Amino acid sequence: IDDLVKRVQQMRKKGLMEEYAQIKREQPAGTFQISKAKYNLPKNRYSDVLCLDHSRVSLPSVSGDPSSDYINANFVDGYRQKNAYISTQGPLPKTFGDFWRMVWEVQSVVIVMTTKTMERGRVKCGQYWPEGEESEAQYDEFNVINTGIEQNRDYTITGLLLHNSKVGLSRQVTHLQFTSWPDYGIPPATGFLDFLFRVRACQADATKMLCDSWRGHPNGPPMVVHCSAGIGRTGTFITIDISLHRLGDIGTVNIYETVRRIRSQRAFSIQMPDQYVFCHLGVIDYAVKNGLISDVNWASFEDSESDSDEI
Ligand code: PTR
Ligand code: PTR
Repeated sequence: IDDLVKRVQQMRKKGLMEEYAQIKREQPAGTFQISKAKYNLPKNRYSDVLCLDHSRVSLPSVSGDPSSDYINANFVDGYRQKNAYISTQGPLPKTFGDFWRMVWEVQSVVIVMTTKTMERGRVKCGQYWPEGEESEAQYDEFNVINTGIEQNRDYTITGLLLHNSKVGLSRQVTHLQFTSWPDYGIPPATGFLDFLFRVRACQADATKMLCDSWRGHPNGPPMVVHCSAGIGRTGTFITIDISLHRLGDIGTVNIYETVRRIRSQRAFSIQMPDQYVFCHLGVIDYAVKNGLISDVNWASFEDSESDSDEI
Protein backbone atom coordinates (compact mmCIF):
# COMPACT_ATOMS: atom_id res chain seq x y z
CA ILE A 1 0.00 0.00 0.00
CA ASP A 2 2.93 2.32 0.66
CA ASP A 3 3.94 1.71 -2.95
CA LEU A 4 0.52 2.83 -4.12
CA VAL A 5 0.76 6.03 -2.11
CA LYS A 6 4.24 6.72 -3.46
CA ARG A 7 3.10 6.04 -6.98
CA VAL A 8 0.09 8.33 -6.67
CA GLN A 9 2.16 11.11 -5.14
CA GLN A 10 4.80 10.83 -7.83
CA MET A 11 2.45 10.57 -10.79
CA ARG A 12 -0.03 13.07 -9.41
CA LYS A 13 -3.46 13.45 -10.89
CA LYS A 14 -2.02 14.43 -14.23
CA GLY A 15 0.13 11.31 -14.53
CA LEU A 16 -2.72 9.02 -13.57
CA MET A 17 -4.92 10.64 -16.17
CA GLU A 18 -2.26 10.08 -18.79
CA GLU A 19 -1.94 6.46 -17.75
CA TYR A 20 -5.69 6.09 -18.13
CA ALA A 21 -5.57 7.70 -21.59
CA GLN A 22 -3.02 5.06 -22.54
CA ILE A 23 -5.31 2.23 -21.34
CA LYS A 24 -8.11 3.77 -23.33
CA ARG A 25 -6.06 3.70 -26.52
CA GLU A 26 -5.71 -0.08 -26.38
CA GLN A 27 -7.92 -2.03 -28.78
CA PRO A 28 -10.81 -4.00 -27.23
CA ALA A 29 -9.88 -7.62 -26.53
CA GLY A 30 -12.24 -9.30 -28.97
CA THR A 31 -15.25 -8.98 -31.23
CA PHE A 32 -18.79 -7.68 -30.70
CA GLN A 33 -20.55 -9.73 -33.38
CA ILE A 34 -23.46 -10.95 -31.31
CA SER A 35 -24.18 -7.49 -29.86
CA LYS A 36 -24.18 -6.13 -33.40
CA ALA A 37 -26.60 -8.67 -34.88
CA LYS A 38 -29.58 -6.83 -36.30
CA TYR A 39 -32.09 -8.57 -34.04
CA ASN A 40 -30.01 -7.77 -30.94
CA LEU A 41 -29.36 -4.07 -31.59
CA PRO A 42 -32.61 -2.87 -29.97
CA LYS A 43 -31.52 -4.63 -26.78
CA ASN A 44 -28.47 -2.37 -26.35
CA ARG A 45 -29.12 0.79 -24.38
CA TYR A 46 -26.25 2.59 -26.13
CA SER A 47 -25.26 1.74 -29.66
CA ASP A 48 -21.61 2.38 -28.80
CA VAL A 49 -21.52 0.21 -25.67
CA LEU A 50 -21.59 -3.37 -26.94
CA CYS A 51 -20.49 -6.51 -25.19
CA LEU A 52 -17.54 -8.70 -26.05
CA ASP A 53 -18.57 -12.05 -27.50
CA HIS A 54 -16.12 -14.20 -25.55
CA SER A 55 -17.28 -13.20 -22.08
CA ARG A 56 -20.94 -12.41 -22.67
CA VAL A 57 -23.67 -13.96 -20.56
CA SER A 58 -25.88 -16.13 -22.78
CA LEU A 59 -29.41 -16.85 -21.73
CA PRO A 60 -31.18 -20.13 -22.46
CA SER A 61 -32.43 -19.77 -26.01
CA VAL A 62 -35.94 -20.26 -27.24
CA SER A 63 -36.11 -22.05 -30.58
CA GLY A 64 -37.13 -19.79 -33.45
CA ASP A 65 -36.00 -16.61 -31.68
CA PRO A 66 -32.35 -15.91 -32.46
CA SER A 67 -32.25 -12.95 -30.07
CA SER A 68 -33.58 -14.89 -27.07
CA ASP A 69 -30.14 -15.72 -25.68
CA TYR A 70 -28.84 -12.14 -25.82
CA ILE A 71 -28.38 -9.61 -23.05
CA ASN A 72 -25.83 -6.80 -22.92
CA ALA A 73 -23.88 -8.34 -20.03
CA ASN A 74 -20.42 -9.82 -19.46
CA PHE A 75 -18.88 -12.07 -16.85
CA VAL A 76 -15.97 -10.41 -15.10
CA ASP A 77 -13.50 -12.26 -12.88
CA GLY A 78 -12.90 -11.10 -9.35
CA TYR A 79 -9.87 -11.38 -7.15
CA ARG A 80 -9.01 -15.08 -7.48
CA GLN A 81 -12.60 -15.84 -8.31
CA LYS A 82 -13.83 -16.64 -11.78
CA ASN A 83 -17.02 -14.84 -12.81
CA ALA A 84 -17.34 -13.03 -9.51
CA TYR A 85 -19.36 -10.33 -11.25
CA ILE A 86 -21.64 -9.68 -14.15
CA SER A 87 -21.28 -6.16 -15.57
CA THR A 88 -24.38 -5.11 -17.39
CA GLN A 89 -26.27 -2.10 -18.68
CA GLY A 90 -29.28 -0.62 -16.89
CA PRO A 91 -32.19 -2.74 -18.16
CA LEU A 92 -34.48 -1.33 -20.87
CA PRO A 93 -38.23 -1.95 -20.66
CA LYS A 94 -37.89 -4.53 -23.43
CA THR A 95 -35.11 -6.35 -21.55
CA PHE A 96 -36.61 -6.44 -18.03
CA GLY A 97 -37.63 -10.07 -18.51
CA ASP A 98 -34.17 -10.92 -19.90
CA PHE A 99 -32.53 -9.29 -16.90
CA TRP A 100 -34.53 -11.37 -14.44
CA ARG A 101 -33.91 -14.50 -16.50
CA MET A 102 -30.19 -13.81 -16.19
CA VAL A 103 -30.43 -13.27 -12.42
CA TRP A 104 -32.33 -16.54 -12.17
CA GLU A 105 -30.02 -18.56 -14.43
CA VAL A 106 -26.78 -17.59 -12.70
CA GLN A 107 -28.49 -17.74 -9.30
CA SER A 108 -27.41 -14.26 -8.29
CA VAL A 109 -28.44 -13.15 -4.83
CA VAL A 110 -27.17 -9.57 -4.94
CA ILE A 111 -27.84 -6.83 -7.50
CA VAL A 112 -25.68 -3.71 -7.28
CA MET A 113 -27.04 -0.61 -8.99
CA THR A 114 -24.80 2.44 -9.07
CA THR A 115 -27.08 4.86 -10.92
CA LYS A 116 -30.43 6.51 -10.37
CA THR A 117 -33.19 5.74 -12.85
CA MET A 118 -33.28 9.43 -13.86
CA GLU A 119 -30.39 11.86 -13.90
CA ARG A 120 -30.44 15.42 -15.12
CA GLY A 121 -33.86 14.89 -16.63
CA ARG A 122 -32.82 11.83 -18.61
CA VAL A 123 -33.74 8.19 -18.16
CA LYS A 124 -30.59 6.28 -17.21
CA CYS A 125 -32.14 2.96 -16.36
CA GLY A 126 -35.59 1.43 -16.48
CA GLN A 127 -37.63 0.79 -13.34
CA TYR A 128 -37.11 -2.96 -13.56
CA TRP A 129 -38.17 -3.80 -10.00
CA PRO A 130 -41.26 -2.87 -7.96
CA GLU A 131 -40.35 0.37 -6.24
CA GLY A 132 -42.80 0.67 -3.37
CA GLU A 133 -42.63 -1.39 -0.20
CA GLU A 134 -44.95 -4.42 -0.47
CA SER A 135 -45.62 -3.74 -4.15
CA GLU A 136 -45.13 -6.33 -6.85
CA ALA A 137 -44.63 -6.51 -10.58
CA GLN A 138 -44.56 -9.11 -13.33
CA TYR A 139 -41.75 -9.43 -15.90
CA ASP A 140 -42.39 -12.32 -18.29
CA GLU A 141 -42.43 -15.46 -16.13
CA PHE A 142 -41.11 -13.62 -13.08
CA ASN A 143 -43.20 -12.14 -10.33
CA VAL A 144 -41.14 -9.81 -8.16
CA ILE A 145 -42.29 -8.64 -4.72
CA ASN A 146 -40.68 -5.77 -2.84
CA THR A 147 -40.37 -7.12 0.72
CA GLY A 148 -38.81 -4.12 2.42
CA ILE A 149 -36.69 -1.01 1.98
CA GLU A 150 -33.87 0.38 4.08
CA GLN A 151 -33.08 3.96 3.14
CA ASN A 152 -29.64 5.44 3.85
CA ARG A 153 -28.12 8.76 2.90
CA ASP A 154 -26.13 7.47 -0.07
CA TYR A 155 -27.82 4.18 -0.81
CA THR A 156 -31.03 2.19 -0.58
CA ILE A 157 -31.33 -1.52 0.15
CA THR A 158 -34.40 -3.39 -1.01
CA GLY A 159 -35.38 -6.98 -0.39
CA LEU A 160 -36.93 -8.65 -3.44
CA LEU A 161 -38.67 -12.00 -3.66
CA LEU A 162 -38.40 -13.45 -7.13
CA HIS A 163 -40.91 -16.10 -8.18
CA ASN A 164 -40.39 -18.04 -11.38
CA SER A 165 -43.81 -19.29 -12.49
CA LYS A 166 -42.28 -21.63 -15.09
CA VAL A 167 -40.64 -23.77 -12.45
CA GLY A 168 -42.77 -22.77 -9.46
CA LEU A 169 -39.83 -21.73 -7.28
CA SER A 170 -38.97 -18.54 -5.41
CA ARG A 171 -35.72 -16.90 -4.41
CA GLN A 172 -34.66 -13.97 -2.30
CA VAL A 173 -32.50 -11.28 -3.92
CA THR A 174 -31.08 -8.15 -2.30
CA HIS A 175 -30.99 -4.99 -4.39
CA LEU A 176 -28.47 -2.34 -3.32
CA GLN A 177 -28.68 1.00 -5.08
CA PHE A 178 -26.08 3.71 -4.64
CA THR A 179 -27.80 7.04 -5.18
CA SER A 180 -24.99 9.62 -4.82
CA TRP A 181 -22.97 8.94 -7.95
CA PRO A 182 -23.47 11.14 -11.01
CA ASP A 183 -22.75 9.53 -14.37
CA TYR A 184 -19.33 10.47 -15.75
CA GLY A 185 -18.48 11.53 -12.19
CA ILE A 186 -17.13 10.15 -8.95
CA PRO A 187 -18.90 9.29 -5.70
CA PRO A 188 -18.22 10.57 -2.16
CA ALA A 189 -15.46 8.23 -0.91
CA THR A 190 -16.87 7.52 2.55
CA GLY A 191 -20.37 6.81 1.33
CA PHE A 192 -18.97 4.65 -1.42
CA LEU A 193 -16.87 2.51 0.92
CA ASP A 194 -19.80 2.05 3.33
CA PHE A 195 -21.88 0.94 0.38
CA LEU A 196 -19.24 -1.49 -0.87
CA PHE A 197 -18.99 -3.18 2.52
CA ARG A 198 -22.77 -3.46 2.76
CA VAL A 199 -22.77 -5.14 -0.64
CA ARG A 200 -20.14 -7.61 0.52
CA ALA A 201 -22.03 -8.34 3.74
CA CYS A 202 -25.22 -9.05 1.80
CA GLN A 203 -23.38 -11.32 -0.62
CA ALA A 204 -21.75 -13.19 2.28
CA ASP A 205 -25.01 -13.59 4.22
CA ALA A 206 -26.95 -14.75 1.20
CA THR A 207 -24.19 -17.15 0.16
CA LYS A 208 -24.24 -18.79 3.58
CA MET A 209 -27.88 -19.68 3.03
CA LEU A 210 -27.42 -21.13 -0.44
CA CYS A 211 -27.77 -24.78 -1.16
CA ASP A 212 -25.11 -27.42 -1.78
CA SER A 213 -24.42 -26.38 -5.33
CA TRP A 214 -22.43 -23.43 -4.01
CA ARG A 215 -20.25 -25.39 -1.58
CA GLY A 216 -16.71 -24.92 -2.74
CA HIS A 217 -17.53 -21.47 -4.07
CA PRO A 218 -17.09 -19.60 -0.81
CA ASN A 219 -17.91 -16.23 -2.32
CA GLY A 220 -21.10 -17.41 -3.95
CA PRO A 221 -22.71 -16.72 -7.30
CA PRO A 222 -21.86 -13.75 -9.53
CA MET A 223 -22.92 -10.38 -8.24
CA VAL A 224 -24.84 -8.46 -10.90
CA VAL A 225 -23.46 -4.92 -11.15
CA HIS A 226 -24.95 -2.26 -13.39
CA CYS A 227 -25.18 1.49 -13.95
CA SER A 228 -26.58 3.03 -17.11
CA ALA A 229 -24.13 1.76 -19.71
CA GLY A 230 -22.52 -0.78 -17.38
CA ILE A 231 -18.99 0.47 -17.91
CA GLY A 232 -18.15 3.72 -16.09
CA ARG A 233 -19.48 3.42 -12.58
CA THR A 234 -19.76 -0.37 -12.77
CA GLY A 235 -16.10 -0.66 -13.76
CA THR A 236 -15.05 1.66 -10.97
CA PHE A 237 -17.01 -0.33 -8.38
CA ILE A 238 -15.46 -3.61 -9.51
CA THR A 239 -11.93 -2.19 -9.68
CA ILE A 240 -12.10 -0.99 -6.10
CA ASP A 241 -13.72 -4.20 -4.85
CA ILE A 242 -11.01 -6.33 -6.47
CA SER A 243 -8.27 -4.00 -5.22
CA LEU A 244 -9.48 -4.14 -1.63
CA HIS A 245 -9.70 -7.95 -1.76
CA ARG A 246 -6.15 -8.05 -3.04
CA LEU A 247 -4.99 -5.57 -0.43
CA GLY A 248 -6.52 -7.73 2.29
CA ASP A 249 -4.87 -10.85 0.90
CA ILE A 250 -1.35 -9.88 -0.11
CA GLY A 251 -1.09 -6.27 1.02
CA THR A 252 -0.59 -4.74 -2.42
CA VAL A 253 -2.76 -3.43 -5.24
CA ASN A 254 -2.23 -2.98 -8.96
CA ILE A 255 -4.97 -0.78 -10.26
CA TYR A 256 -3.49 -0.40 -13.72
CA GLU A 257 -3.47 -4.16 -14.37
CA THR A 258 -6.81 -4.67 -12.65
CA VAL A 259 -8.49 -2.16 -14.95
CA ARG A 260 -6.88 -3.70 -18.02
CA ARG A 261 -8.05 -7.15 -16.98
CA ILE A 262 -11.61 -5.97 -16.37
CA ARG A 263 -11.61 -4.26 -19.76
CA SER A 264 -10.57 -7.52 -21.40
CA GLN A 265 -13.91 -8.97 -20.26
CA ARG A 266 -16.18 -5.92 -20.19
CA ALA A 267 -14.88 -3.56 -22.84
CA PHE A 268 -14.66 0.18 -22.07
CA SER A 269 -14.87 -0.36 -18.29
CA ILE A 270 -14.12 2.90 -16.46
CA GLN A 271 -15.21 5.81 -18.60
CA MET A 272 -13.60 8.90 -17.19
CA PRO A 273 -10.08 9.88 -16.15
CA ASP A 274 -11.55 11.01 -12.82
CA GLN A 275 -12.97 7.55 -12.22
CA TYR A 276 -9.51 6.04 -12.76
CA VAL A 277 -8.06 8.54 -10.30
CA PHE A 278 -10.87 7.77 -7.86
CA CYS A 279 -9.96 4.05 -7.89
CA HIS A 280 -6.58 5.06 -6.44
CA LEU A 281 -7.96 7.59 -3.98
CA GLY A 282 -10.73 5.27 -2.82
CA VAL A 283 -8.25 2.52 -1.95
CA ILE A 284 -5.99 4.98 -0.17
CA ASP A 285 -8.96 6.40 1.70
CA TYR A 286 -9.82 2.91 2.86
CA ALA A 287 -6.24 2.30 3.98
CA VAL A 288 -6.15 5.53 5.97
CA LYS A 289 -9.52 4.88 7.60
CA ASN A 290 -8.42 1.40 8.60
CA GLY A 291 -5.09 2.47 10.00
CA LEU A 292 -2.99 0.70 7.36
CA ILE A 293 -1.21 3.97 6.62
CA SER A 294 -1.15 7.37 8.25
CA ASP A 295 -2.79 10.29 6.50
CA VAL A 296 -1.48 11.18 3.07
CA ASN A 297 -0.18 14.59 2.06
CA TRP A 298 -2.16 15.68 -0.98
CA ALA A 299 -0.55 19.13 -1.22
CA SER A 300 0.64 18.99 -4.82
CA PHE A 301 -1.57 16.17 -6.11
CA GLU A 302 -3.79 18.36 -8.25
CA ASP A 303 -0.99 20.67 -9.45
CA SER A 304 0.16 20.27 -12.97
CA GLU A 305 3.90 19.69 -13.22
CA SER A 306 5.06 23.14 -12.15
CA ASP A 307 8.34 23.49 -14.00
CA SER A 308 7.86 21.51 -17.20
CA ASP A 309 4.95 22.59 -19.32
CA GLU A 310 4.02 25.89 -17.73
CA ILE A 311 4.82 29.01 -19.71
N1 PTR B 1 -31.52 -4.59 6.68
C1 PTR B 1 -31.00 -5.52 5.69
C2 PTR B 1 -29.53 -5.78 5.93
O1 PTR B 1 -29.06 -5.43 6.98
O2 PTR B 1 -28.90 -6.37 5.06
C3 PTR B 1 -31.21 -5.01 4.31
C4 PTR B 1 -32.53 -5.46 3.90
C5 PTR B 1 -33.63 -4.64 3.96
C6 PTR B 1 -32.68 -6.75 3.51
C7 PTR B 1 -34.88 -5.12 3.68
C8 PTR B 1 -33.91 -7.27 3.20
C9 PTR B 1 -35.01 -6.44 3.33
O3 PTR B 1 -36.24 -6.95 3.12
P1 PTR B 1 -36.86 -8.19 3.91
O4 PTR B 1 -35.96 -8.51 5.06
O5 PTR B 1 -38.21 -7.75 4.34
O6 PTR B 1 -36.87 -9.28 2.88
N1 PTR C 1 -22.99 6.67 -25.58
C1 PTR C 1 -23.05 6.88 -24.18
C2 PTR C 1 -22.47 8.26 -23.88
O1 PTR C 1 -23.20 9.20 -24.08
O2 PTR C 1 -21.30 8.41 -23.51
C3 PTR C 1 -22.43 5.77 -23.46
C4 PTR C 1 -22.31 5.87 -21.98
C5 PTR C 1 -23.33 6.25 -21.14
C6 PTR C 1 -21.10 5.56 -21.42
C7 PTR C 1 -23.17 6.28 -19.76
C8 PTR C 1 -20.91 5.58 -20.05
C9 PTR C 1 -21.94 5.93 -19.22
O3 PTR C 1 -21.76 5.90 -17.86
P1 PTR C 1 -22.01 4.62 -16.95
O4 PTR C 1 -21.35 3.41 -17.57
O5 PTR C 1 -21.37 4.98 -15.65
O6 PTR C 1 -23.48 4.43 -16.82
